[in-house]
Amino acid sequence: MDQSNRYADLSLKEEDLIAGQNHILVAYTMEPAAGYGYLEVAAHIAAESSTGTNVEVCTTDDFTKGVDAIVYDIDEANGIMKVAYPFDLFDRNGLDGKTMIVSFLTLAIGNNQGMGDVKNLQMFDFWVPETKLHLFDGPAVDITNMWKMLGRDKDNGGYIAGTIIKPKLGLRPEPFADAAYQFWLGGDFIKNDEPQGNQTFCPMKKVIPLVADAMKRAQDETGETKLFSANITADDHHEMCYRADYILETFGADAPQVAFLVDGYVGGPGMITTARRNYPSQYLHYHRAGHGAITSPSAKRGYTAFVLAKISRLQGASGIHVGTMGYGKMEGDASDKNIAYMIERDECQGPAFYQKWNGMKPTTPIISGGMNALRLPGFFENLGHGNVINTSGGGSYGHIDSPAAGATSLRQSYECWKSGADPIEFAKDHKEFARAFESFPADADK
Ligand code: CAP
Ligand code: MG
Repeated sequence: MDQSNRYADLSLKEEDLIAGQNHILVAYTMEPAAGYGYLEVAAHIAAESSTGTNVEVCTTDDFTKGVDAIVYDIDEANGIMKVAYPFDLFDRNGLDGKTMIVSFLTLAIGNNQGMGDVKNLQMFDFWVPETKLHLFDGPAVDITNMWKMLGRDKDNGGYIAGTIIKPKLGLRPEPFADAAYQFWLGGDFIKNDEPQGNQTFCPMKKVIPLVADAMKRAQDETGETKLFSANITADDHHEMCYRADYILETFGADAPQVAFLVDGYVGGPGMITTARRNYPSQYLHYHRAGHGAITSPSAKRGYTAFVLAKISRLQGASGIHVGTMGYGKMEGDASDKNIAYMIERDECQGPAFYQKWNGMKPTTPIISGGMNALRLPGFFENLGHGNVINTSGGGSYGHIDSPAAGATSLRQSYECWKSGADPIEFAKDHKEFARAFESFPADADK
């Protein structure tokens, strides 16, 4: 049955919906299955994503119709549709009345992903009314807390040179902690790689005390504060908190320097919220492994990496991976800087909507995936600043001299870009940066 009348109203104006502050607006790319009309399918999507199904049901009353999602704009030529979701559709916590992101996803990117009359449907932007932002957690801790610990300028503390312990798996506790120590001699921040947790060959209770000790030794030796992002991802809430508590207890006085890494895409949004709410003093590091299955530019379902990052800020991620914008090994291109801008600024134009964040703390863009000292200057140039956390695994442990030299080469690379120096000239009196040219010859002409 064609529900275009009930679930579509193309006379609604976006500016009025924005002024009303009562809807979340969502922009999708959409392609109907063969034989179906664009508006007809768009309205069916709005029905399935809110109050309806494929037919009118007799139990619907007037109140129900007041919370219908409505298609208010279609651009059939470009395959774009926009839907206004009444805010009241979204489930709220019993404890504090906060809006559940899981509920937003269940509706806005739920059943509509498997409908027979929809060929493709991908969310590429959404807008949250400014007056509703307080109903989301938002970040509790942000990059300014890290800058403070590192003794940097509190508003503009610059580049944080990081790594990921490599190899990804297969290090036992002693070599693992040694790899951490070696990097910290030159750099600031280390994260667990996304699958590192409590493997039988590297149990958390053996490796974490060794990493805490490595941090102390590196701090003593360099006189600098060091940061560690520990993976607390687990299948259940209790295990996650058990791991987190154990890590904090082990780092003791250095616990503020510990961030918590959560594999939030594979683990699900509830895992991010669990970490955000139970550990509001820790920097919350959102690792998005697996997201490419739906966010890849070639994927036509799910949502984009931009949407994932925007959701992460609402949820309270202190930082999220945003790719390398074409400069590293993962998919992406220069225009992905919009993802970084949306999560770090107080207001920003997205692909469809202008979002004001109303003072919600920023989420740091975490730059990772095939990066090294030679690839960074181009990256910074494209982004326009270096106030990011960068983790270079191969770029540190692949440096021919040592992980510390790799770390130093990253810091030098930032200095090179910041001072506007020519990399070849700069390399003449910066040894570690110079040796990056020999370490990563394939990137020497970047
Ligand atoms: C990078 C990394 C990160 C990716 C994730 C890896 O290692 O540790 O997980 O950056 O991708 O396992 O590939 P290298 P993204 O520095 O050695 O490449 O940041 O795009 O989510
Ligand atoms: Mg990794």
